[in-house]
Amino acid sequence: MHQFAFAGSIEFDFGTMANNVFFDDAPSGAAANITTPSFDTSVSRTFTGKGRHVNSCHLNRGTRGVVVVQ
Ligand SMILES: [Cu+2]
Repeated sequence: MHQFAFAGSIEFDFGTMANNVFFDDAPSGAAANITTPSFDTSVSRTFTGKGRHVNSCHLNRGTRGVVVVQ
């Protein structure tokens, strides 16, 4: 997971493995972190700032993604 392109609001779909989502670089307009380890669910987040919102999972080292808000 963790690879997104988007404009507005997005669903983070979690599979069977627990993940969380942290926007470590916290650009202006980034969504709130999803701090709870999540699996078998989806969580909605809204972005208000344009740009590349790099995110990572703090449970699985090396799991990264980017939300592109245009
Ligand atoms: Cu993860």
